[in-house]
Amino acid sequence: MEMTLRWYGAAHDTVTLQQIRQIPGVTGVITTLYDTAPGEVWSRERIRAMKEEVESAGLHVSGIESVNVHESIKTGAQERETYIQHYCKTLEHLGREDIHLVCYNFMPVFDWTRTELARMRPDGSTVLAYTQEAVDRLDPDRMFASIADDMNGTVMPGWEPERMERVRELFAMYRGIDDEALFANLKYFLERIMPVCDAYDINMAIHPDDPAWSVFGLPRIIINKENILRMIRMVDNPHNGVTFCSGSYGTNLKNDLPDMIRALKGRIHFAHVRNLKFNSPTDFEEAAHVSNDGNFDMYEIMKALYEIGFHGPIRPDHGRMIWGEKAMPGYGLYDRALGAVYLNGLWEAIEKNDKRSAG
Ligand code: DNO
Repeated sequence: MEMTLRWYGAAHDTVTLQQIRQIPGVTGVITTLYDTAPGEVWSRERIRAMKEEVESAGLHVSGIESVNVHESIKTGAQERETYIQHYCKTLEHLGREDIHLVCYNFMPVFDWTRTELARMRPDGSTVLAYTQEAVDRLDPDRMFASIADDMNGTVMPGWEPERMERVRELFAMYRGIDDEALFANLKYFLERIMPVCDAYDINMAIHPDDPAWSVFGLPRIIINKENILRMIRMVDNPHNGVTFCSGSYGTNLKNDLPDMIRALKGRIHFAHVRNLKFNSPTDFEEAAHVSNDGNFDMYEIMKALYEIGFHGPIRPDHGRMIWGEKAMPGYGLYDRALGAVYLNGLWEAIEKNDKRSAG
């Protein structure tokens, strides 16, 4: 296991590489070329420049989150051939630059969805939160406007203004696409990219849909154990793997997180670990990482990852906004640093216990 932090690049992140370097136990970053559009080919020069910047700060690039999938691939439109070729080129360039992990998602229109970006908790911290009732009341194309004010001047992944301007058009593209069609389009995509992943040893790690159910009537498939196992088996290649995100699968309280981790042994290439606090099954907020602040048993989650021999990068996920920090909601420095150190502490204890009991 390697502890990492997500970093959006110097031009987009309020957190610096120098700060990340000072978080004890963090050795790598998960990053991206944040200003590229889905479908664009990433050049080797830009990838190399990104790597050099990270390495000159004493860290390394542990993986990419995300290389976004063009909407035509998700909808199975004719132009998908061109965009799949572009995707393959980007994978090849990453591989040639010695980057071997790519996180992506297959969520229609919206990436992850929250209804509040700054819900106040009793200790004065603010957190991202979700209420189904609020979504049910909201017109999808007003969704962006309703939360844009809370972004602290940042651009949030999945909530780029260019994407939001096209919401109506994007919704129209999904007319007639149900879960089965989305599965078929995902299979098609994976089958096409696997030869490149094999050639350059790229681990693809699909991010779950967040929340793990359909929003605004759009199909969503990466939501539970049954579907994720189906996804893995339908293209049975070790490079076809997953990002295990506790905070996303965990939005559905029926998902037994440690059990899912065990079922995915060998196919978890990347992990996002965070806690959620539920006020009702359809109202949750992103608590601090520690178990007693939310509903998940973080020890059991880390133990399951340890037991399956997980050796990929892990990162703390969305943090609370604390100590007066102004940053991209969920992606400030302080609370994610606390999360990284806590998760490392759990891991150390689990590992030592295991080694001692083994003899
Ligand atoms: C939100 C993230 C997601 C994730 C993408 C992966 O903070 O967890 O935006 O990066 O879905 O493609």
